[in-house]
Amino acid sequence: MNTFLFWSCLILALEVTAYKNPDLPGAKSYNDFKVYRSYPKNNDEVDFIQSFESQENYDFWTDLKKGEPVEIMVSPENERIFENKLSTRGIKHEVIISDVQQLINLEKVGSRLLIPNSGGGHNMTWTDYHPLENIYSYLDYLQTKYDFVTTQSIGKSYEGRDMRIVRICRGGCGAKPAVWIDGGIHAREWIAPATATWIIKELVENDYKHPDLTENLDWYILPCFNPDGYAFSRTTDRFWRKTRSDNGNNKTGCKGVDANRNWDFHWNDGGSSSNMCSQNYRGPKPFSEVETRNVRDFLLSVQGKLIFFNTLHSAGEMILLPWSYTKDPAPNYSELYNIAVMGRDAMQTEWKIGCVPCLMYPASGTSMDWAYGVANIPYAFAMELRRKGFVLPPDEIIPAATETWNFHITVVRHIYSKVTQYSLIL
Ligand code: 0X9
Ligand code: ZN
Repeated sequence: MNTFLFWSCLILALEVTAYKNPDLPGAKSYNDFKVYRSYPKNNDEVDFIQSFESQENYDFWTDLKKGEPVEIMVSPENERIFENKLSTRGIKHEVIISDVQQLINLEKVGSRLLIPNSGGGHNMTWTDYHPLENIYSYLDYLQTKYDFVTTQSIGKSYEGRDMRIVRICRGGCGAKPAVWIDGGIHAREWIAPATATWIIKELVENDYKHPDLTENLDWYILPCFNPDGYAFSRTTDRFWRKTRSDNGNNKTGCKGVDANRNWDFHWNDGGSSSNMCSQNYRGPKPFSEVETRNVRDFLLSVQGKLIFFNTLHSAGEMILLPWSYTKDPAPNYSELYNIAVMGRDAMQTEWKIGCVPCLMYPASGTSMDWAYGVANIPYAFAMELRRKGFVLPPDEIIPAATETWNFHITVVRHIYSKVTQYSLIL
């Protein structure tokens, strides 16, 4: 066997052993699930469509508003009844995705456990959606290679997975103004952890392109806020959103809490549900979830230093500002708005900017509201990343992550100059 053939066979063998197909036999199939787009013209039509939301197997992918298209995933069993009901009422609708499973299959191509790179490099890519193990191996690699990078587990998830953040701090953490970014609070929004790791890569591996960002600031980034949900979404149900806590092993069997309705600031003040089976279940009490408690405790431990907070979601192409629970303008709203416009210009997009109920729907108990209202982080944002729906083809990871990173370079630089100018942070 010649040398080339030998190495090719060895690499192939390693790839095969390292390969772990995320399509486990027990995974929920979305074969023939369709996504409809419907166009409610008036409040009656909105109310009628709303009545599907509480029923099983109707998953609203976008918010419901008069005069705006709404996208709803419907199971094959419900397809006929859904179409009939809408047609009888004369509500306009069309199929925009005819088989959701086909989209999912495309998305998973190539997602496998990475093998360590014998040359001392890393194998992280942004052309696949990676399992948590790969994300954490990448953090390990960065920590070993770069003296200004450390990782920290801020606690364990409900199922016992570490919630690992990366800390990017030149000269040690704690002396400078700090930035917080998290991704993946909602499990099915896979582009958020992928974008968070891209931001980490840019900050660390491409530090030389923008050294001021690490000279001036400490960065704390949590790429995967909800590791149990993320694993479950990869192996079992692609559209899982919540945590995986057991809700007291209740009769319904419904698990999980919406970690973005569980924070203790205007908790249960509209736009969340008391129904354990709802995607927006707020939990039995504020901070019932260990994941939200862990993030809360970390944020409080660096509270006075944080000048910027951003939580990455998908999808819808929006830069969201406080508040989530009310349309009443948050203090300093116009400054937040202007800064978001600067960030959007840097992204070269036309994303919408505004408070959550102004653009979407009210949502109370969110992390952004808590960060702004309780932790007093002066510049708090949430982003709904590119396109609609949660399934973004892997060849759009890099464009999505790049535009989001461009937002951060501009916005964080601006905020830094602002706070140092007025000595908001001592
Ligand atoms: O419902 C949500 O939590 C967010 N939309 S999503 O489709 N990603 O689930 C909207 C709320 C925005 N996020 C914060 N206010 N933090
Ligand atoms: Zn979300």
